[in-house]
Amino acid sequence: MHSLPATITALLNKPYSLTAEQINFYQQNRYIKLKQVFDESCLSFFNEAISKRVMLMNSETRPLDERNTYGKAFLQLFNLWREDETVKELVFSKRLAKIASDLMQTDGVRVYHDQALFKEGGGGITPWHADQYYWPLESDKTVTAWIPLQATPLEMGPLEFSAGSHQIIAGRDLEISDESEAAIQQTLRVTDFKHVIEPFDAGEVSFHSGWVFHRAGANTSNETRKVMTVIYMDKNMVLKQPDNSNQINDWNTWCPGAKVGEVINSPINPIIYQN
Ligand SMILES: O=C(O)CCC(=O)C(=O)O
Repeated sequence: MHSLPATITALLNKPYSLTAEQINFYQQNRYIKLKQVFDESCLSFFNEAISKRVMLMNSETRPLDERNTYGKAFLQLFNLWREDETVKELVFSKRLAKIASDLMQTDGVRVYHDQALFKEGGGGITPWHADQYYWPLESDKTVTAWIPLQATPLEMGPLEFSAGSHQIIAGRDLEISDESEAAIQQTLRVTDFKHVIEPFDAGEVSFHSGWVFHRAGANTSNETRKVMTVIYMDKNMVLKQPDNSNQINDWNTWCPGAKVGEVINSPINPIIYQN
């Protein structure tokens, strides 16, 4: 493995203990925010490494006012782990992967893919959506770790959740767009699901499942909201017949060679944690 400062390697391997209450909370609400997953030195180490890699990979040059709603939401770079040995240490870290597995109550997890989501100063909203619309995955045992690389106050556009909204079917067929923002907001307005809008402390990480509805506000600050995400799936996840062209694209891109009806075991979906 790539060599990192020993204290950082130690933290990446150190289990984060979840209480039964926290696991129950996640199972009911399909999101959870966990404080002190990382310390300041680990966060600033990966902030630097991920920022450098994003600058190298980014090809977006248009000013914000020339982009559509999706384009204004963030710079989006994928599978940094395949490009950067340092970032791979975070993406493959036992600490994060064990939390993902424990929350989903699985025997282990694979990587589906990772994404850096950098919402620039002045960047727009991330419309309401559910991630699993994009994923050709048979079960709902999927979870995204959303890792802000700095403290994220409300003005920077932290991730927001509709707690427990994985129970709602309406809106699951919408891609991220002005339409998904309006339609899902309309549906959620007449439900009792709590809309959770909270800042993130430095080192705090949230985990949300594939069918829970979530969004983010605009970044009204002058600073980029830097976030790294890792998407995990049950180690026994089966590929399903895709429902839409985005799912066909995801199949070809994130699990190439996997077969419908079989466990996804492509070289880029390794098991990174098991009990
Ligand atoms: O970072 C954002 O603004 C949105 C993130 C998101 O939708 C996700 O990680 O699933």
